[in-house]
Amino acid sequence: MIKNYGDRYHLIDKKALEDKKLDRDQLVQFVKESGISEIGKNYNIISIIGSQSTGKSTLLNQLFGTKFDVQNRQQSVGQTTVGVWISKDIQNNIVVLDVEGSDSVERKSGENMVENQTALMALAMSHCFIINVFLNALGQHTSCQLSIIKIIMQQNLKLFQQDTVKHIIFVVRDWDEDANYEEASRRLNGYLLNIWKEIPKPDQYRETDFNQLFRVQVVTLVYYKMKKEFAEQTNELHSKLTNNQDPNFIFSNFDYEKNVRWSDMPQYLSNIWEVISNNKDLNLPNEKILISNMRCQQIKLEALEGVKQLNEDLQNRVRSKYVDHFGQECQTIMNLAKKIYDKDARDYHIEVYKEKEKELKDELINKFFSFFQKQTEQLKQYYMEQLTDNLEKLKKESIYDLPDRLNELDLLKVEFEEQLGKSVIEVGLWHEEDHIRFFRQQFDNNTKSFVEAQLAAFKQQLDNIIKSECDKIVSSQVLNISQKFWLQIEIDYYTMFSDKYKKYETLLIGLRVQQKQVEDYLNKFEEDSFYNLKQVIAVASGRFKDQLFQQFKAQFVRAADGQPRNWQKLTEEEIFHFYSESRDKVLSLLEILRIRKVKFIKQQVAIKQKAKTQLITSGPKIQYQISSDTDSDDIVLNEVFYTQIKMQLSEDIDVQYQDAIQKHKQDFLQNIPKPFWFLLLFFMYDDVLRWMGNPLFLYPILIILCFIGFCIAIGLHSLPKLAFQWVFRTINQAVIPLIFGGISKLKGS
Ligand SMILES: Nc1nc2c(ncn2[C@@H]2O[C@H](COP(=O)(O)OP(=O)(O)OP(=O)(O)O)[C@@H](O)[C@H]2O)c(=O)[nH]1
Ligand SMILES: [Mg+2]
Repeated sequence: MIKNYGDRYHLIDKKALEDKKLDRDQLVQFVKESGISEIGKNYNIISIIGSQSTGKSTLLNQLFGTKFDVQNRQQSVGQTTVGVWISKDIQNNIVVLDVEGSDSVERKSGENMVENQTALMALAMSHCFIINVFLNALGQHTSCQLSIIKIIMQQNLKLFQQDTVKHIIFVVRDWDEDANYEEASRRLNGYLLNIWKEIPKPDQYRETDFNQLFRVQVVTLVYYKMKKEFAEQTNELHSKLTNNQDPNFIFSNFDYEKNVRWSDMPQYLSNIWEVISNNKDLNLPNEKILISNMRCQQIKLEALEGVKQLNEDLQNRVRSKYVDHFGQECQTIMNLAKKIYDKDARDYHIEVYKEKEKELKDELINKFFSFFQKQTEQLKQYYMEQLTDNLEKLKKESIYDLPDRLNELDLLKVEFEEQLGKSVIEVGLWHEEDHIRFFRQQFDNNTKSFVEAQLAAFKQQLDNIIKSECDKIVSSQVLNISQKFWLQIEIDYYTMFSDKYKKYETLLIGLRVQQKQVEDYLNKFEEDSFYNLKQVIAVASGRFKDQLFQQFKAQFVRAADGQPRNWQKLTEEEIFHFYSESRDKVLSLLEILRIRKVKFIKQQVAIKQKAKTQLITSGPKIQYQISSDTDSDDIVLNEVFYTQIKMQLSEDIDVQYQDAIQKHKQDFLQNIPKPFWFLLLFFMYDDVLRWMGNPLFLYPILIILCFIGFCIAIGLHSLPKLAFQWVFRTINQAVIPLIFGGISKLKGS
């Protein structure tokens, strides 16, 4: 069934009555095709009711140029308009409803409901209600169909809030000039007032004056065939209804803001009709809110759809890397969505508009929040990577440059904060401060672990340096053991260590190690260094004996001018004197070395606040003391070791002394003058040649010469020399004393 004729539309037809709902799609199409979709809220609706076949459609067509069907007496009789038809004034924003005539003969009994429903629908929709009556029917209560007015007025009060004044215009048709207008007007107003009095009213309208809710006018029209007059009078009425310049314009104070947007009318009417036809209670303002809700919801979705692409784009970008000015981009998308929403939703019910606008904002913010989480993740990752890369590079740099480099790296934290600040659309909304705190913590922890690792490596190097320095200090003392042995070690160690200590402390503070930890580090450093010193001393103590022996030899064997002593020229007493002098000296040195414990006393470290932020110590006052306490594990030279060294040393010294005495007594051969040896050779040479002729001499000599030649050939030059030395020593020490001993004995006897 075609319901849409382009210029008019069958709003409530048989199907709408049966189904109790409107065909909304058809209505939407009509609204589009009839060109009334663009009128927004600036419109009025006028409807007409009255008895069947009383020229209602004829009047509407005459007034508004509409094309409602009218009865053609030649062709048909009876009901023409069924249900409700809708059309529009051809020039003005007036929507016209043509309503089925009441007291329809076609409607069977019991179908009065249909009349009431259609009339109620017309009243619910209309701002102006034309009641069409014939002059000659004015006296008959039923025939002028005021009973239906009673029903719909009653329903109207009950169901609809009276938020606008409704205009009721009685149009008295076939007016006769002789008729009394005042009388007719009084009578019609009287009817309405009676109805108003009779109908049961809800509490809030009990005391309300009828005129506060309704404006009643009575307009007369001549018989329609008196065309000229009829046209004049209908024109006058038309002007009253449509021309806002007309002094009698009925909608001059009309609040158009309360209207439903015309484009939403299909939904609005469907809702109203559903309620009316189902006989449900109908609340007009709620319906308006309902329709605002629906439309604003739809517009909100359109707005979300409008920015969908931008959202996706932002989401994709933030997935691969953090986005610069993320917050600003979110704000731009938000503004665009708001603009789209505002454009269409602005005219709807203000509270609904605001509520949906807030929903739109919240939905977008929720979406942005999920992006923001990714953005934060990306920012954290990026800046952490920057930190790791930089720390990796720092590994190659000197540790003393670290404090400055770490200060530079702090800029990364600031940058992260700035970037995160630029990633929000409202300060504090997404708790960015928590992310900043967390990031700072992570950043500081990473830096701290790095610093600790660097410090551990550095400490090892430092320990090695300390060890080698201690080695130098101790060795220099061991090479020349003196009375100042321990004192000098103390002084040298203190000087060396203080310097390292200060540097280490400055470094620790520069590396932002906490004060408590700095103390721990320094204490450990002190302990380790001292341990190293003790170790070095312990190792060096192995050289004490040899060194002391060397020192003894240096004094005993050599004279003050450094020349070796000539034992032959010295008396035994003199030799003993030198011996005991050197021996006592060396043993007294050994007594000094007997010190068993090296301990240190550290004085309280004074702390001064020097710079604005940095705490710098005024320098440690450490005192090292080497004492002879025995109640300690830190023993350098224990009792057993000391005794052992002393014994060995004494033994070696005594051997040296014996040696000297022997040399003093036995170096007789060396005292024979060299010319004497030549003289002897001169007189003996012929005997030697003779002995050479004897194989008993020649062959041993040849064997010895061959042995020497062989040793030289295989590179063992020193072997023959050693062999000769041994032979001569044996002869010197055993044979010659035997001979000369015997001679002297003989002399003595
Ligand atoms: N006497 C009289 N007849 C009229 C007047 N206007 C129209 N008619 C006639 O009344 C008949 C019904 O006209 P419609 O305009 O169809 O009347 P209606 O009230 O719309 O009829 P339904 O739609 O069937 O309720 C037609 O034959 C018209 O010629 C009028 O002013 N006076
Ligand atoms: Mg009609």
